Amino acid sequence: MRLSRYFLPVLKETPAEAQIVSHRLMLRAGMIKQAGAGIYSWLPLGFKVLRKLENIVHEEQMRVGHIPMLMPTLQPADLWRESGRYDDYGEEMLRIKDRQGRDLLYGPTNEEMITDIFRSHVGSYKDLPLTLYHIQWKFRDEMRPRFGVMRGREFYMKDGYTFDLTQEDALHAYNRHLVSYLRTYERMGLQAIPMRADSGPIGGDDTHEFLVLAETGESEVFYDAQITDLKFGDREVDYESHEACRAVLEEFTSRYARTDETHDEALFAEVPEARRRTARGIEVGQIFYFGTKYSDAMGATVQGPDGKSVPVHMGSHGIGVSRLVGAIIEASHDERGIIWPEGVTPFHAGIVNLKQGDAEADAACEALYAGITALGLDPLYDDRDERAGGKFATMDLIGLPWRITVGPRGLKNGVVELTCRRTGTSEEMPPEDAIARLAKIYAPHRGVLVG
Ligand code: P5A
Repeated sequence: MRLSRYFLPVLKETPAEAQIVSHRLMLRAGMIKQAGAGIYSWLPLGFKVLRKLENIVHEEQMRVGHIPMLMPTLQPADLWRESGRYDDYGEEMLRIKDRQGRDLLYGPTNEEMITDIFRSHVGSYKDLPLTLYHIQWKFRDEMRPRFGVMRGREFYMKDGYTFDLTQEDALHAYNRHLVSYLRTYERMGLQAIPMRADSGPIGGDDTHEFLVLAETGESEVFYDAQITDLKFGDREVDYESHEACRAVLEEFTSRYARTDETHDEALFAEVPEARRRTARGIEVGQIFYFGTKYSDAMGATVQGPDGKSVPVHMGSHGIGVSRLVGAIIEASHDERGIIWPEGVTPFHAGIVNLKQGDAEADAACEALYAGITALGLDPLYDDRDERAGGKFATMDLIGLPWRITVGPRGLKNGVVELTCRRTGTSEEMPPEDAIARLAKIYAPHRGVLVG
């Protein structure tokens, strides 16, 4: 993309309404524009990051055998009357009437709708286990929408639903989700710690939240510092195996880690004092096992091996895709702007032409642009007729992890400059070496899906 032809409405001023750094930076970098309280338009740069996250979620879901689909945002109220949640959900649910006077709602989650799909089409234990998921906009009429996309009213969520014959199988589905989420967040450049939590209106006994540590997080968290040394890395896990998934779950959940809702001072005191940490965290996902709560209420049964009809065991599993954009920025920025992790960056590298209009500099930039594009990577070429300082400030603000600076002086010696946004270190090298370096840097971050 050439910046002169892109739509990147960066703001010079710091927006006064934004209280936290991710919200400020998303507005300043031209990623979002507020449309109403807790409702945002995703401008091209923000949309690109959202798509990257969505693609990572899809890839990691499909890796473990979960099946993508799409349910609508609007739901008939009657389904929610069946589960009893139409009244229970309260003011957070946005209720709508259509022209026939029928009650609809903008879905805050999809347990009822998926249970209805299941009961309409699945009748035998032989069709289990089954995991269906979608990534769809949700609406919760939050009392205090704030912090930009972090606590929106309209937000983008991956929600997956598991159907199993037995509790044991359902707990395996729970464990498999926990393991696959560890990998998902790491690909986004995040450490998200699974913590024992409270199930709230979704229901059920078993639930973990995934929290990214950040000063501006809305939850208070208590944990054993040893947890932050754990890495999922590129280990191969047999996701079908109950034992393999349980082993990873135990590794990542055996140390003390709880949100304020479930915090237990006495248990926490058993952690050696030097390792006890109290901090704040952003909830970027939550998984639930709720047994037969919805299948009992809505008659979602299958015929078991003995011919008897039994309610299925269910769980649901969510990732806050739009919130993650903010969470990543909270975890990765400096005073000049965003620093995107390579796995989610909207463009892979910026090209800055120090002397636009200089035949040699222009040609070198064009060649770099073509070379990077030929790798299947996505460069952003600042081809505007602007002073270098302004170009650098824009690149730093929007946070591309790598920048190639091209100027007549370097070109005389056959070199350009490759700069790492995170460390600020620069190296001079011939343009073809810079392209080769980018190929190497991004090799571990190539997804299967386009974006
Ligand atoms: C699990 C999937 C559920 O709704 N039902 C289907 C279950 N869980 S949850 O914890 O309530 O939400 C899942 C994730 O969505 C994000 N989230 C939000 N993001 C932005 N703004 C909001 N108002 C908001 N509410 C929830 C969180 O990341 C949460 O973990």
